Amino acid sequence: MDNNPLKRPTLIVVLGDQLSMNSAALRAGSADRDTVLMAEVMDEAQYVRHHKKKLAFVLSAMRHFAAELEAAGWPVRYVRLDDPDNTHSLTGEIARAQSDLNISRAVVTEPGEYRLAQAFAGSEGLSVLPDDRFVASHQEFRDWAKGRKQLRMEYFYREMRRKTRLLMSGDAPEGGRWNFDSENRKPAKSHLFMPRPLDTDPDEITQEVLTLVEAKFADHFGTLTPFWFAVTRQGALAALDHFVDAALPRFGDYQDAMLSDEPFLYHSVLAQYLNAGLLSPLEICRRVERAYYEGHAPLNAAEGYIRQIIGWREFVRGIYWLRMPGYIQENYLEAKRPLPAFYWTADTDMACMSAAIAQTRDEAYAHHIQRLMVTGNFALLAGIDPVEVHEWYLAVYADAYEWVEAPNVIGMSQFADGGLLGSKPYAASGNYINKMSDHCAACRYDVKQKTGEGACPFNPLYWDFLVRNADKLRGNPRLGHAYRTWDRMNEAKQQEYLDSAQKVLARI
Ligand code: FAD
Ligand code: DLZ
Ligand code: SF4
Repeated sequence: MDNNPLKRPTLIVVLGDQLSMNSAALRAGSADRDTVLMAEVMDEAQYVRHHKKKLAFVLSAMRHFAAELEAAGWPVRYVRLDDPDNTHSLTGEIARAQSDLNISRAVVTEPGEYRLAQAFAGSEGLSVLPDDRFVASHQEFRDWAKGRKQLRMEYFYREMRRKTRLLMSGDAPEGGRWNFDSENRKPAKSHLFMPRPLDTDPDEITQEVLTLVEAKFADHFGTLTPFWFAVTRQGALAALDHFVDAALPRFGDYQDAMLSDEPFLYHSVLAQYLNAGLLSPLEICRRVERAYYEGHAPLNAAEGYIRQIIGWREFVRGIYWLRMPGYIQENYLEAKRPLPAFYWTADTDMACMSAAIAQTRDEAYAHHIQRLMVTGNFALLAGIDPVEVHEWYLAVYADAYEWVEAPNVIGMSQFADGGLLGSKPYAASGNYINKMSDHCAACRYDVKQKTGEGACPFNPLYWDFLVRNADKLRGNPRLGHAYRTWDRMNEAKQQEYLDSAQKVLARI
């Protein structure tokens, strides 16, 4: 008997973030023999309370992808959320399809999240194929990490540059340097021309999904309309073209900047398409590289952008699979405070926090520096329980999946892994936000005031954070300067900071 599952009729399972025609499972199957299963299930819609725009994006993109598969000749069993027989779990739907269609074998591309990988590992007759839509395989990352005392993105990134040959000039990096980050820290000016990401009008399929999401998930966080995300590969490619034409040239310069009423600045707003499988990392990077060689974008923009994708994105995925299970429970700094309610309402007098949370509510989007240096920084300084912070980030962004979100939150932002991912906590006082944004000018708090009523809350919290965690952080060479500054302060000043911080913490 032939035991190769793929020579017998097979169920090809495609998950909501595997919307790529060349995924491993689809490549392994054949349209004239196999059936594709796609299922909308409550377990996935509710394992965290996803933002309404994220739900609409995933469900509409799934429906569009199913239609494309059918147009390409694949038989598709598509289970809708309101199907009365829906078991509402992916393993339940795989088993139900196997029984209804009398197909004993099923194949799926490895899921992005550990919890599903575990569920699939226990599923009878289900083969899991490696997800090769990344530059580095799990094994490659493990090999690279093995024996290293510290895992640093920069060194991993250089390997990825060599491997992909992106922006390489022979064996050397283009422009003679691997990294042009030092040129990418300009604050933005509001009079500069600001592009907007490409708007896509909702078609009939999306309209139906919007009605469904409003009906079934009315109490979830977020504003559903206007809904403007692309939901097909073609739409995502148009968004990529638009980004390269309109925003890439200034991406590098203003990568870290923040401006009121400018939620996107020169960012690409492509992560939701990339993470759902509508775009591939290498096609994006090759497009950006081409823009540089054609003289359309400067090197600091192209290198900076490519580093985010073949550097950070691949690196955090490697860390996730290296450290799961257990990574999302890490709490090195023993932070215990509950997440303040204003993370769900934007109802706070802190102008920077209010802006970042309000745009998160409206767009299911905030750019990296808002996530890291505003909402993330505040949670870190205030000592919020990292699990609560992690669940918030996983729910509220259209691009959030645990494999990419958790290392960014647990590791980079909350330092809950004790420095595996970053060499120091991303902790900053109001001064950083003032330098990189225009929020402080319109804030009820005074960024220059260090303590007392009316002082920017980030200021006393910064020192309180360092003092609270001194046993764990004082030895960190990158924090030496900060601790020396604290040590030089007179006791009365120190006490003022600590008292002010307690008042801020009591208020939240
Ligand atoms: P751009 O600024 O245009 O960057 C280009 C691309 O680079 C992004 O689309 C993304 O694919 C990649 N990228 C950039 N930085 C990172 C990074 N640190 N890790 C992984 N990929 C990166 N990214 C997610 O995709 N999903 C998440 O759930 C997520 N959660 C985050 C939580 C926190 C606390 C922080 C600090 C960062 C998080 N990021 C996450 C990384 C980054 O903020 C987003 O990828 C980016 O803001 C998405 O917007 P963009 O497409 O406009 O990105
Ligand atoms: C995010 C998501 C949502 C909201 N809904 C579904 C769904 O109904 N069916 C599905 O197959 N996938 C969905 N997804 C994506 C999965 O949660 C994702 O595949 C896992 O988190 C692994 O990354
Ligand atoms: Fe944020 Fe402080 Fe500036 Fe207000 S003063 S916007 S709280 S950094």
